[in-house]
Amino acid sequence: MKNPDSRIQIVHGDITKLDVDAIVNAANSTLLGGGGVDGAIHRAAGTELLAECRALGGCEPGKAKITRGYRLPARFVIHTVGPIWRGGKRDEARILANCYRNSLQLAVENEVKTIAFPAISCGAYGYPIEQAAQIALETTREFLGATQNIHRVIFVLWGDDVYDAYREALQK
Ligand code: AR6
Repeated sequence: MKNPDSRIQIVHGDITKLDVDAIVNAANSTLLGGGGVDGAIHRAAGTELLAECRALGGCEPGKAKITRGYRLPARFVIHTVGPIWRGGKRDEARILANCYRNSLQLAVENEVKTIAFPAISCGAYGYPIEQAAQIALETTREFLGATQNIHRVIFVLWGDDVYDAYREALQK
């Protein structure tokens, strides 16, 4: 079995440009769009994405739902809802780990081989970046250790602070 770390990659940039089977959206529980990476994905995919999202009936924090990618290079968008940081005692870590686990599970069910994640909850939702990076890496490594069905996971980081935190977490 190929080592999980050889299937994980970290890049700086805009997730909407990635030519992968699926990109993950850091959405809110309405799934009706918003700012940050969510806004960028909806703008790049076009209005058909919002129409499909309307039919999904929202999504609970930690869960994930899949749509087509429309005008994006990616074939699918996996929408997940991260926790809002409230100091760390409201189950934030478990919910964030569930976002990664449930998105990867949905990817496997849809035969997605290559998937890109943004730094879920690290923007408007205020999750401490080093902790979020550690959870993202740990959960992904654990998942990849148990399946060969996902060939590549790319973390696409927008800011330098987030990029550096992920790089450090990967080296651990
Ligand atoms: N590509 C990759 N990463 C990006 C991009 C992009 N194009 N744009 C921003 N980021 P956020 P959250 C980074 O706030 O914290 C929305 O309004 C950004 O710099 O998008 O989970 C939703 O509708 C940050 O590092 O998501 C929700 O209401 C990371 O993506 C709420 O924000 C996540 O920041 C979700 O908040």
